[in-house]
Amino acid sequence: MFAQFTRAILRLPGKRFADGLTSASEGAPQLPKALSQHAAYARALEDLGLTIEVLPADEHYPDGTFVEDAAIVTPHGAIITRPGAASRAGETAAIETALTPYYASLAHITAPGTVDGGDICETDSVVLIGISARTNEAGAHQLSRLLADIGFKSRIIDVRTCAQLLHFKTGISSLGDGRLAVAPGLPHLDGLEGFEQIVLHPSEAYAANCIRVNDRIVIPTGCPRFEEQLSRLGYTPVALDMSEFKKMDGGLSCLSLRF
Ligand code: CIR
Repeated sequence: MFAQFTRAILRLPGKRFADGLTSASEGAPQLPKALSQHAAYARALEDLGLTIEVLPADEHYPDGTFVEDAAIVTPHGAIITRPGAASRAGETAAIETALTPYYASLAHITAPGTVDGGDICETDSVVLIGISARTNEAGAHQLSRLLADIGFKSRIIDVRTCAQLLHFKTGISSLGDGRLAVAPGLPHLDGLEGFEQIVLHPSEAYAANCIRVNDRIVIPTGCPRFEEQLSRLGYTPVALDMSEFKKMDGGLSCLSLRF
């Protein structure tokens, strides 16, 4: 229900990109390399038929390039989130301005609810809402009601005990066609029933954050086993180098709002 996109909103990483939140121990990201990876990401989405709008960086928000966390965008309406990390709270204002031309009205998550878009996985049949360290129960229930108002079913899945997950989509992504890409260790999570699960090899767990864009699956480079799994299922993956964003706990889905 979400996989046909015509537009994407991105935001450039800024000079303070390396000051963002991270739990990774892979060293500091290099901004010139991050900018060139970001440009390649924008080009790839353009090649897949999307019109791209790239917002300027805001130096107040080192994590601002991870625009996915600031809104949930659907074909029937958009919802501005209330990010769970205090340092990211103000990121939503620029995203709300950017989305305003495309939506007649925008709904909002309100206190005490918190929601990060990285916890929201839109599949073809239902929206999976993860409760994590960033998305709380109040936020998840608000979002579920707001999605119901615009015609979407949702399921709330608590992933707070999955220590390896920053966000739900760190470990689970929709491939479309009733399939999920799932990081090893997660397949038995309650709430994933009814999906065919494509389980990643432990050495490629980072690729569990991948994106279906129109008829292609965009994955990180360096995941030959996953490429092979996808090819066998009939997909032609597009691989992008994400090394600098990975250092800041970011993945492919985080860098754009696709609608
Ligand atoms: C953060 O910790 O908030 C950022 N450094 C990374 C956010 C990644 N966003 C996402 O997975 N949707």
